[in-house]
Amino acid sequence: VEIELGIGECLRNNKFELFFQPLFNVQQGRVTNVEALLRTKSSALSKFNIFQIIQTAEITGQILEIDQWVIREACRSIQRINEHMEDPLHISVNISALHIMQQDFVKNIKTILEETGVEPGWIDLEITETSLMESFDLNIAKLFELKELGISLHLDDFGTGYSSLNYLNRLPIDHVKIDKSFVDKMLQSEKDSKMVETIIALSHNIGLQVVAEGVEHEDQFELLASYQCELIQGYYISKPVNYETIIRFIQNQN
Ligand code: G
Ligand code: G
Ligand code: MN
Ligand code: NA
Repeated sequence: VEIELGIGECLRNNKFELFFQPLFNVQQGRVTNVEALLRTKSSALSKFNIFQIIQTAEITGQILEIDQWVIREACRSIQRINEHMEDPLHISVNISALHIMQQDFVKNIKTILEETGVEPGWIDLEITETSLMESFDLNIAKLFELKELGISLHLDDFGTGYSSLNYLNRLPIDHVKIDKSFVDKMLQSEKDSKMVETIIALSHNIGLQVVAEGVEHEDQFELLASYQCELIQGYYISKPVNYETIIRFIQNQN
């Protein structure tokens, strides 16, 4: 209840903010994407981490309003970021399962794109495997509609949950995000690194690009680069940072 009230207060008084974590493109040798991550400025919620807050919001349904705010704010942010850029960046936005299940999910996204005037090609939506499982066919149809608009789709937390290879080919995604748990184990044994190598090769063989998340060490980076992993995300590149810091980070890399 304390969290629920805190979230309500944040929504009413605009006390949420977005942080940004860069994704480093190995081939281009620069940051080409950022992931938008929710943070709160509210002291009422300072005891809780964002994961607890989001879990609560999924139960209370407040996640729908949060998603709405996050997507709009992410669109505005990438507009501003790309004003400084010769080559425009992409922004990834996490989408909740509850939102996907709403009848007006696609219309909602369309409306925000129109209102903010953002280039749909700059927006990557991160979707988890588990969020699609209920009403799978209906959800796939929605994803195809988003794809049609020019949005890219990333399959988040890949390898966790009930990963099933039989649907991977049916999803209109362009990136797979290898979960941090695989990246963590990668240096421990040859079995673990073979696993990551194989996920990357499999993805490439069916025409998908790969993001590795939770990369914290140079050794992990080098190994992933040797497997031709396209995008690297993690503390080794940068922690999630606020707007001013991400702007400086991007401008300093040239
Ligand atoms: O931000 P952090 O790095 O601590 O993320 C914790 C969890 O919260 C992750 O599972 C992440 O996907 C989720 N998360 C962070 N920001 C958002 C957001 O804006 N929307 C949704 N739905 N989930 C988010
Ligand atoms: O579930 P999702 O992948 O959207 O969540 C991203 C989460 O991972 C965020 O909480 C972000 O802060 C966290 N994260 C990103 N990079 C690293 C990292 O290198 N190490 C750790 N421990 N967490 C990370
Ligand atoms: Mn994510
Ligand atoms: Na992720």
